[in-house]
Amino acid sequence: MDLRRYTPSPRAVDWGLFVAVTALLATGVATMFTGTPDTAWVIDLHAIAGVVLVCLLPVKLWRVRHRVTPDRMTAPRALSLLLALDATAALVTGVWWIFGGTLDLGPWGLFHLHVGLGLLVPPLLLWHLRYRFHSPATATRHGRRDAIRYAGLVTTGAIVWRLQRPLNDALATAGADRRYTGSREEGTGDGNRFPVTSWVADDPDPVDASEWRLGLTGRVDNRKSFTLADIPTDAAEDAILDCTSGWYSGHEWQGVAVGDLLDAAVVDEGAAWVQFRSVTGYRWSLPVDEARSAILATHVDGERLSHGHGFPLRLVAPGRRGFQWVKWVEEVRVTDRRELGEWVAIFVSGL
Ligand SMILES: Nc1nc2c(c(=O)[nH]1)N[C@H]1C(S)=C(S)[C@@H](COP(=O)(O)O)O[C@H]1N2
Ligand SMILES: [Mo]
Repeated sequence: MDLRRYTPSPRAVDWGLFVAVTALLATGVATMFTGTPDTAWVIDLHAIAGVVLVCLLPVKLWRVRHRVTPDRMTAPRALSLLLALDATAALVTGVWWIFGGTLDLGPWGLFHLHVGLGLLVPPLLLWHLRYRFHSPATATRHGRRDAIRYAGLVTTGAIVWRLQRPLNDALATAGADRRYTGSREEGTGDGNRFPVTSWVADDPDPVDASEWRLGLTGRVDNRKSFTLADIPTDAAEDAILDCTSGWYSGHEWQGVAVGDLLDAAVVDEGAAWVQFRSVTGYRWSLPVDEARSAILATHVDGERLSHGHGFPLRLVAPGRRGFQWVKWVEEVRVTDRRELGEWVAIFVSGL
């Protein structure tokens, strides 16, 4: 079999690599926000683009193999080599994750490594293109043939991705129980015994319940302040906490419906967002209608929340990814506009 019959022309391979990396970056970042099954296609696209990259990368490396020898090494070529290694490592860690791999890197694991290596590819690629960019003028010469070959490649990607699930099941790998988000199950239904995940420096001292108050502030008629004993715990909901670092955990959360709090405070006409603020400065907003159906939880599977999981109060936002489930909440603030600073706060709070 002559593989060249199936490979796009050299210029089209270069463009294909560029498009695949762009698609992988966009879908990779977007997976951080997929929390409901209707967004599962984002992960599908990420995987299909990954398979396309697996097919194209060897073609490219084979073509340039004579250039990258030690005696002909230049700075731009060293950079190209670094790019090739990083892209390969990102692909390997991604596939390894899918088939149940684990890696202990202290506070981090295999999934973090995959994300880190993946995020490094686009800047390296842009830098590489500064040296090696060619005009796409000649790309049209084989346009039709290349288009057919790319259609074939994307179809191959979709089929390979479709087959990994039965293969994982047949091999009974640890990758078999992945949720559509890619996360693996940990500690479901077992109270506080699931992973504690906090961002960078968000590591407060345990909250003193006798001093702690929950404030209801912003665009409301009656500002309120609750002690822990004041907070009703008559709302309960089963919901999955799905962290973007690769694990999920399903629990029955118990606490107060945010809608009940908002009704007690009477929300102003025109208020659109509800922001949940942690004692650490970590904060996140939900649209007011969605916030109404969220819970501020005091208990998980009948146990009082532990400090690590956000005692005395944490947000439970079904369908949202874990980083939006603010822990150690001390303020619920109703606003007209979403505060852009919260995007920064989730990375730097506690520093
Ligand atoms: N205040 C605060 N809330 C936070 C975080 C944090 O670092 N600080 N981490 C978030 C992330 S990334 C996740 S996945 C969940 C994890 O909750 P857990 O530690 O109870 O498992 O909490 C979220 N809420
Ligand atoms: Mo997370």
